[in-house]
Amino acid sequence: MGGGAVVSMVVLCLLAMVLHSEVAQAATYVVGDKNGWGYGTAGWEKGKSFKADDILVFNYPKGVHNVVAVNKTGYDECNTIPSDAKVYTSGNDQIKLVKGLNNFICGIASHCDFDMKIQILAS
Ligand SMILES: *[C@@H]1O[C@H](CO)[C@@H](O)[C@H](O)[C@H]1NC(C)=O
Ligand SMILES: [Cu+2]
Repeated sequence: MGGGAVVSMVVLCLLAMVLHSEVAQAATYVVGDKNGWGYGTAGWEKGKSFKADDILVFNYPKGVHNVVAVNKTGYDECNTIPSDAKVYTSGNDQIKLVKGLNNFICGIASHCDFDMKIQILAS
């Protein structure tokens, strides 16, 4: 086998590794894109396909909003259910999706009623 063939094989192997790792790598999504996490964010998640371990980034003015990881009842009723739901308050929260249904609402005042909620089914 000539040197050129060996080099091509090495290149192909490296290429395969790079492609493979890209497929395996979790994606990162900025919730609401440039608008961030705010009133009317609901619906941003529609038409996207999320996977377990993908990261959601919630950007908002710290103290004005928060992010509460609620269950489906909490999402439907705009309540922070269950009572031990995890609450994020940094203004730049990075949350990893779990397989199945992931529900997030803003737990401050009645912001959730103004569509500050998202529901994602991660595969
Ligand atoms: C959500 O949590 C509450 C309180 O723990 C529970 O009663 C309710 O059944 C849960 N809803 C779902 C859909 O899991
Ligand atoms: Cu809010």
